[in-house]
Amino acid sequence: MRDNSARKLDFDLPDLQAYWMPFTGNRFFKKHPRLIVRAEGMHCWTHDGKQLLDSIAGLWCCNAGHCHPKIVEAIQRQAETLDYATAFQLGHPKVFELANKLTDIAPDGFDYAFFVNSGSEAVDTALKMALAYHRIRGDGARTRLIGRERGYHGVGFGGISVGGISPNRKMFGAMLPGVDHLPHTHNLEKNAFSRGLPKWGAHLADELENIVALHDASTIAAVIVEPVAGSAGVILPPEGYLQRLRDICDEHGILLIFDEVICGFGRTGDNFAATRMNVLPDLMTIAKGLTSGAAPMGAVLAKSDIYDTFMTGPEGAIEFFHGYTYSGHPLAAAAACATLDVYKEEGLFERARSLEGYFEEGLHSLRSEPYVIDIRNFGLIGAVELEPIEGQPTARAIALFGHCFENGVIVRTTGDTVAFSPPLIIEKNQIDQMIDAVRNALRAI
Ligand code: PXG
Repeated sequence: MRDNSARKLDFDLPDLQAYWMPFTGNRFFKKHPRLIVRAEGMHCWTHDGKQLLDSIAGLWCCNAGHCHPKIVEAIQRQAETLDYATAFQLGHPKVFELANKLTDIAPDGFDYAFFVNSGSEAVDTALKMALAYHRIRGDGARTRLIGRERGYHGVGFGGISVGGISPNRKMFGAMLPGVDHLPHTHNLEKNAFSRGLPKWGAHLADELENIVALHDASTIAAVIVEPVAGSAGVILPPEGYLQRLRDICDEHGILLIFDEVICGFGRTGDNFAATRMNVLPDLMTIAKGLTSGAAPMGAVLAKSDIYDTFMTGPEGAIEFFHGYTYSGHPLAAAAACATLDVYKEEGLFERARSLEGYFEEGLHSLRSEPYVIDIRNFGLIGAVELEPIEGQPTARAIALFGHCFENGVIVRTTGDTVAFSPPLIIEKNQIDQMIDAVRNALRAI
């Protein structure tokens, strides 16, 4: 790898006005711009030449590290060979190759992959698959979808309907009808400073029985949950909780969807959270780590019986009226194929598993620092929750973010929780650097 740490980056800021930035305070940002102009491995560089350790893998996605040469080369090669081929009624070889590679590492029985361009599209696709599946089977009264409080499933109307984060919902009208929500499982009184999965709270899954009793199972199509909730501040499933959801869904003929957009591809120290936790859903949504963030792509992984249910009409007829212009885009498919090769060749999922103990120790060494009210970890996912400043929620975490940034480490904050999801290539001394930056910030802010 090149050592560019001392390289001078000559970069003139463009005019910032025309770009309407997503999930950003636009006016503040444009007064205080922070642009990332280059990245490599564990690091990014800003427009003014600052080197930053990336402790969140972009945004839970660059699991193989930034600008991995094999992934870069695969995209370059694909770009000069085939830029685009329509995804409808025609195909191209890379996307078939990718579907095979992906179903090879998916849990047993997940033999089909449907490609999309993001996590949000994966969620909407999975919800539509669930509704259509029941309808094709003659069970079309199953139209309800059950999500969970504090769940994040992207920003499509399906995703915000089943999602449970109020600011993402409240401006946007009535959303999908017939949706209900399970309670979230975050409980500091019972579970603060758990290491790995918390012990208390499996019974919270039983609330699904009450929801079934209220609406009747015959009206419910699917339950969707993140095995580990990310956006709402890293909420881990209590031991036994996911299995209980699985059992209740089975008992009532309800499909279970795991949204693995942040959990997949080694993040939990295994291929997927489903395999790590030994609970299999019926559909899985994936994105982010699928291409290590190098190209936009998501997918729904489906069990054979779901695919087979669709394959029943006249041959030649379209079986699922759904898809995107860029479903399985050649550049993204090439990036994903190379990414899956890199994960395998470099043993990155095993590496994540072998580092989780060190990562856990580092995080929990922050326990006695100021304002820390909880520390959570699983695989290479970590969170430190801070006591909010009275009357100013999020302000303390934002101050910590700023301090870490000035000291060369990017962390992610949601509410007053600081989240970590480093690339799986992280070294132990970089874990130390990340923890030291947070420790120093907590003492300084
Ligand atoms: N499902 C889950 C579980 C996610 O975490 C999405 C769907 C949507 O993916 P797209 O590709 O449409 O953005 C996500 C996205 C955070 C954070 O800070 C996480 C996400 C997005 C923004 C911020 O944890 N995850």
